[in-house]
Amino acid sequence: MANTATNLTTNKHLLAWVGEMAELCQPDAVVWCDGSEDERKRLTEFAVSKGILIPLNAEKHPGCYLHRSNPNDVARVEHLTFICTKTKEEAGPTNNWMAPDEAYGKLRGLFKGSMAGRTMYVVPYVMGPLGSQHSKVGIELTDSVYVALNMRIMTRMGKGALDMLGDGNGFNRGLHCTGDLNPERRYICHFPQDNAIWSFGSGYGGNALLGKKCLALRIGSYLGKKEGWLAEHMLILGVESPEGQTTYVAAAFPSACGKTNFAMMIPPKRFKGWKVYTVGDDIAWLRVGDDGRLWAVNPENGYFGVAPGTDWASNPNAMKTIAKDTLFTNVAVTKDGQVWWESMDGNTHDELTDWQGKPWKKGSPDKAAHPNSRFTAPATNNPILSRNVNDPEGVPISAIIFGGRRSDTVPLVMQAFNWGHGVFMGATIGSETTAAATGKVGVVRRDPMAMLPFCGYNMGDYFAHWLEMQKKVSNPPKIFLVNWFRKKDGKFLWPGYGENMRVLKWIVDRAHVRVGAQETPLGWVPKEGHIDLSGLSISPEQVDAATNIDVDEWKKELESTSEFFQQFGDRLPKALELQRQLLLARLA
Ligand code: GTP
Ligand code: SPV
Ligand code: MN
Repeated sequence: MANTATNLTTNKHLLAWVGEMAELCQPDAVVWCDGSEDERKRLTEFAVSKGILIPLNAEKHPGCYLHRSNPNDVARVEHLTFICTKTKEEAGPTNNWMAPDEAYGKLRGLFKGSMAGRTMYVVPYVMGPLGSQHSKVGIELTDSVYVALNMRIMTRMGKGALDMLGDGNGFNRGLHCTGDLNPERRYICHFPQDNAIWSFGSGYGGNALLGKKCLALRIGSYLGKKEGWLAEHMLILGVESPEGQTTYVAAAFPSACGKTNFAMMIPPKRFKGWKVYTVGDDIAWLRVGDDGRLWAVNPENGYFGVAPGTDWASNPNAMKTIAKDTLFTNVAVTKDGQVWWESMDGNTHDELTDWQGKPWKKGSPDKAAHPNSRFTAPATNNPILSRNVNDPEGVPISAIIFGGRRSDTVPLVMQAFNWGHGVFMGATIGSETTAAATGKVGVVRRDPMAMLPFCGYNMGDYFAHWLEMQKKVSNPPKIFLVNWFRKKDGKFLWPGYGENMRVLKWIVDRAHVRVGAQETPLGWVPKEGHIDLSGLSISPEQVDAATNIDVDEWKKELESTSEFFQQFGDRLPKALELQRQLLLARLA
């Protein structure tokens, strides 16, 4: 079997493990990725020759390619995602659980000989800045050249990772095989106690790019609990005032609920002199600094962003970010090889090729791009990339924002009274399901801290961990709840996108204790006139509706929270149930 390892590493743990996995999967060749430009070209050419990548219009999209997934493999599969801890209790009631022996046994059967006739790519990568003591090294073994090329964009991939690992044994062991894409043989298994991930039968995003949700969140959250930090589904942004003061904010919204857009926002004209910088758009690792503040690092190196809804009006910075060297997955293409999705330039094309490669005509009831079609773009393409993205200690966080996609109940913005109340807010956010995961779309479910699909251990313990962090964070960020998605008569009440700056400005002012607030039973809200609405063409009634707190709706909300809490039994921290009772009492 051809093997290109020798010139890259002499790490005996790594070589032994790769050898063992190659023995199991029986690939024709083992190719070690070094992350070089040369390698990118070679892998891309190979992918193009096999039809795995389709070149796009080289003039309009230099260095960009399209990939079409198998139509049954276009989103995360939460029902096929498992946390394989020794006991079911450790995985908790919100995760699927399989005993490690059973999972290894079942998957070993699937992996056995699964790479015959194929190449096994050894993808060394780092989550977090190279050389940072907080970063984690992972090795993903995959038979997918698409995965290897995506990991090259999304992580610090290649020789740098092997250098950082040195002779160490503390790397995440990730094994991925595309298999025959039969959903009956699809398993995304996490072994937090072994720092290992085995993923079989999917080539899609969060199922297959193991550094992202699998390592940086599921395994990451488990390590965070053990080591005293937090791995969160949060964007990180810096907002600079006209006076030059930069405030860093982290925000958790569930999948396809606005993180990338918020992280890349352009403040409206009214906010002259205000600037937003992106640190991250999906994942934050939060640690307590020596100064007692919470410091955030983005472990990723690129964006795996939702395409539909991304356009020159909603997110010009994302459009600039995807202008070159970007991989597109499951978008539509125009006759002349340009990418297209719903929301882009009106609907001016009479004919397109849809995400499945089929002809599409204007007026067709089917979407041309898949609702969960995505772009994979390097962070360095982002015109507003923060200059602190590679800082090994990260950036200090002044505000944490929780949000969801809610047509009703939840007002535009609210501030928690204190850390414990803020943790309650985060732990109880509800959100309508989206196309980011398979299953029904638009159903409200509790999605604590936007981590329901990503917490690698018992969520009751996770809540306790959040509450315990208070003891260590002597200078904690303020905590907020937002909702950009409230509707009336089926239409969004709040214009969203860049206009969210108006809410962010209030949050920043509150974080610096520069502005007052109005107390309600549920939290603090902006006083009349404190959210700057000038230059915004929405009626006062619309603003009222977007910010309204309806007592009856909130009673229902707090009751449904009780149901959600019950499943955790005595692993639910008493402080959370107390918060609920307190709020109910205040409402009465
Ligand atoms: P993941 O990558 O799945 O974690 O998603 P995300 O949280 O980064 O969401 P993203 O920013 O990609 O937005 C998802 C969808 O919501 C897109 O179709 C956006 O156009 C839409 N969206 C984002 N922000 C807003 C907003 O402020 N208002 C409204 N109405 N829609 C928004
Ligand atoms: C999400 O679903 O939250 C994503 C996309 O960011 S995936 O990488 O598929 O998890
Ligand atoms: Mn996400």
